[in-house]
Amino acid sequence: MKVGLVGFSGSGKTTVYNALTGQKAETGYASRGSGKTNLGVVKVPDARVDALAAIHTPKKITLAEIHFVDVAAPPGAGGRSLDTSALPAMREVEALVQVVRAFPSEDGKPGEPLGELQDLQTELTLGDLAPIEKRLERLKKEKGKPGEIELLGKLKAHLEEGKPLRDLELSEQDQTAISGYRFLTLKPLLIVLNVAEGDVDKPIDPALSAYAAANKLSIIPLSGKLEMELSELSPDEQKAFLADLGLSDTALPRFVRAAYAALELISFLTAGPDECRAWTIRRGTSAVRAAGKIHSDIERGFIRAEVMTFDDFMQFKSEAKVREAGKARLEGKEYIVRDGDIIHFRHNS
Ligand SMILES: Nc1nc2c(ncn2[C@@H]2O[C@H](COP(=O)(O)OP(=O)(O)OP(=O)(O)O)[C@@H](O)[C@H]2O)c(=O)[nH]1
Ligand SMILES: [Mg+2]
Repeated sequence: MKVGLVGFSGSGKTTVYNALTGQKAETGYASRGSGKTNLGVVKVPDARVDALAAIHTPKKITLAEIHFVDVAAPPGAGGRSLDTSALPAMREVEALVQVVRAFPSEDGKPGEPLGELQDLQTELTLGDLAPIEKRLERLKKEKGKPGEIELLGKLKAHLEEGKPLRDLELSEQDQTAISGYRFLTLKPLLIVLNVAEGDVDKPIDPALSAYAAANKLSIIPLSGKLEMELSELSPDEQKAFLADLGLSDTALPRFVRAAYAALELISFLTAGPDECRAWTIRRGTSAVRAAGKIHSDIERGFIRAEVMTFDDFMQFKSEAKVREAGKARLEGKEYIVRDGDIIHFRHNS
């Protein structure tokens, strides 16, 4: 699962990225416009994996991972705009986290979070309109697929109203037809409100909350700089530092969990004496596609998935007993995997 940190220059993407990954990528003016993309991995805390491991005592415990990409966008011409060279990197990721600046900039400008949200929305909308218009132009000369012009026209009209494609009801068939475009406004989006160190506990500006609610976006307030500093400390030092600030916890575990939910991610589990492990998939993923997360051979040779819920397993504390109680199911390729399913894939490969 690849998630892109996006937003305007100086919003704190690299700072948040460092906090998340524990890396030390360069931040601030020195790094500005470098066009350097940072890529790092974050483990998703999951108490269920620990619970499974306590029973199976496996050789190895593996948590789900989110790959974060810090998309270093060279600032576009004229203030708060994006250079279009940033768009291909954004298309590559499966979900977007927009970092917005709510702290005073290095040169003392106050944050304008609502403006940044609206402006990025505009940039992403334009980024989606461009390939649609190009394709429609070509379809004047060449024959497309049946219904293609109508579908693209529908998307275009929606975008021209300033609305993201993720708000549009699309049939499964339409979704497949347009998947090659990797539309930006179709990707799940989570907002990180990057606040000044002293503002972590302040309520979110009502105008901003109203915008987020109207656009069905979740906002996580945190201070990137504070989190980055915390991530450089030992656990004991972290506790002391947090206590000094009157805070109980770092925002990162909360952020990773919220990212998971907002980005419509869930985990399925595999468990046994060798390894207990959580795997990340999008909500709505079929069993055969989930198998492909583990190995393409298992996807290709998929026969059945044996599924039990985490809760049933924890009740009996043994897979054999879950089976005896008739609570293990055999599911086919099209079964939609649920969060917390423990799965054994049967395959011929
Ligand atoms: N006060 C304060 N400053 C912050 C915070 N987060 C980031 N900054 C500062 O804001 C400046 C810009 O942060 P970066 O992380 O480099 O921003 P960016 O979005 O990666 O910028 P580009 O790489 O140019 O796109 C740096 O000087 C950071 O130290 C914060 O939470 N509070
Ligand atoms: Mg940066």
